[in-house]
Amino acid sequence: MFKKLLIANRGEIAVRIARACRELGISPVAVYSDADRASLHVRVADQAIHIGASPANESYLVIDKIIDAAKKAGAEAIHPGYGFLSENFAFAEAVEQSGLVLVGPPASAMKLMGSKTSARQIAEAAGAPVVPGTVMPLESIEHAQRVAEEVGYPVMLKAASGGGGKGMRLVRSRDEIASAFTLASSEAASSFNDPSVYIEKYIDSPRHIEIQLIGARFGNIVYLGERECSLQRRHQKVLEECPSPVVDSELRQRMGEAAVSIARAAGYQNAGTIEFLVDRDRNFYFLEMNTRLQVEHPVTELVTGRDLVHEQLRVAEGNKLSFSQEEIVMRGAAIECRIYAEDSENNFLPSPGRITKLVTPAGPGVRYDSGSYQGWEVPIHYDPLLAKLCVWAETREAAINRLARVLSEYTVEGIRTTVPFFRAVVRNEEFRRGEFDTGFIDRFWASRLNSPDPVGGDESKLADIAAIAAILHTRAGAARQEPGAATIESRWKLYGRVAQRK
Ligand code: MV4
Repeated sequence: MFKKLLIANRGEIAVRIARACRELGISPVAVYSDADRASLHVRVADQAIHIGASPANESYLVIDKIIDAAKKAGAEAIHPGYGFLSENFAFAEAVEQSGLVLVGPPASAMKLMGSKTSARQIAEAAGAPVVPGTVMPLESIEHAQRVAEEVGYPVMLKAASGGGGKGMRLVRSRDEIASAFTLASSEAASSFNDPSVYIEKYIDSPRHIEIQLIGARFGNIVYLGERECSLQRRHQKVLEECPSPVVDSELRQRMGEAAVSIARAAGYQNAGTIEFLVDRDRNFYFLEMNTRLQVEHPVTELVTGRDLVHEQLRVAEGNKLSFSQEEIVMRGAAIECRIYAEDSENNFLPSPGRITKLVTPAGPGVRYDSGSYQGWEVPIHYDPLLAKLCVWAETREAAINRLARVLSEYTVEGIRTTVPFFRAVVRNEEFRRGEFDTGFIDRFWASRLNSPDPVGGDESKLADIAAIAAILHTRAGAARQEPGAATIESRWKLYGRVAQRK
């Protein structure tokens, strides 16, 4: 076992990783920026190393600072968590070259799956179903027109170096394709330093369902069921479940085996996720791979009883997996709510500030992964995820009822959060029946918030607007580096990707 591990992250995931280290007798070392001096991840570590100013590109995204910190601490391994440097190829290579161990995939596999077109080629070669379209970047407007005719409109143009919804364009008809191609390509060039664009057939009202897997050396790869991630707001996941209400054991096995073939073809090791789109007829299509531990991994852990971070650490040390495919049994249902410091009653506006009161939920079937505590001030520099509130129960219905109970116990004062949003979701009939697709949240929340006008004239609204202006002003420095990704998780991903191309 490693004796010491550096956690190259912050917030709830750094706390999560430190907990796994503690359980395995590994000493966790934290890193922190100016804004994180008093953060929880620093308090739970054995040692903490200051790595720079508050903006992530002066601290958590600086490869040399992370590697120097690991060496200074005498750590043998680095866990990158999610976001930040977790999917940055240059970082993976630098760690490999420094003689330290990355708790992550081989740099080569990260690179292969980081490009959407190369990931599609691998999936196709592995015999997995991919969304019809090109596996190579489009060469010209004429090429785009030809492929679009072949697969049939509507189609989507996507950036080869994009992901997570950024740089996508829906093209409904022949007359739109030329201008859409030119625009998508120049957008991709400015956002990702790579103008490559490819084409996919548009899948209407899909579900987003992903397979969790973990791989060790020599192609020893096991899948741990699926997660239902269709509940997203503007490409940002808000609530995830395991299992999916529409996946039965037969479909799970087919998706799982396809996912394992893809990972094996990429030479993948480490925890990873294969994302699929699932259409109304329950056909599934490979979308992309996430080569990291994901935010929503706890729902899989609750249903399979396996600890993905323990397992990541074991395989990073060169061991084989501690379980076989046949030993993976799914039991009951788990749901995760992402609790953000955002005001769900006011268009999810950021709500940083001091948490003056915090009453955290507990009781049977509750898991609460948090990077915050009462008295802590939520920094404005990073992703505003405060905590992940997860429940487990024998059935999906019991899990929803438990979630309603847990949300009623949860109290956060001093800042606004997304808790009121989840209280509404658990009451929604379509959600309770499991009948939803990726468009559900935007429809549901729009219909609920048809009034009042979010930019009304009353004084509290004006105060909110002033607060937001102040936040945006402070964030402007970081925002300039940022290609404007739709989701926070993918914003982090993009920081890393763009950094590695520059
Ligand atoms: C699609 C699609 C429909 N057809 N691709 C959005 C995020 C990115 N990872 C892929 N996305 C989509 N790709 C084809 N060919 C619809 C979406 C999509 C979506 C996917 C998953 C979760 C939420 C979504 C919301 C809107 C659109």
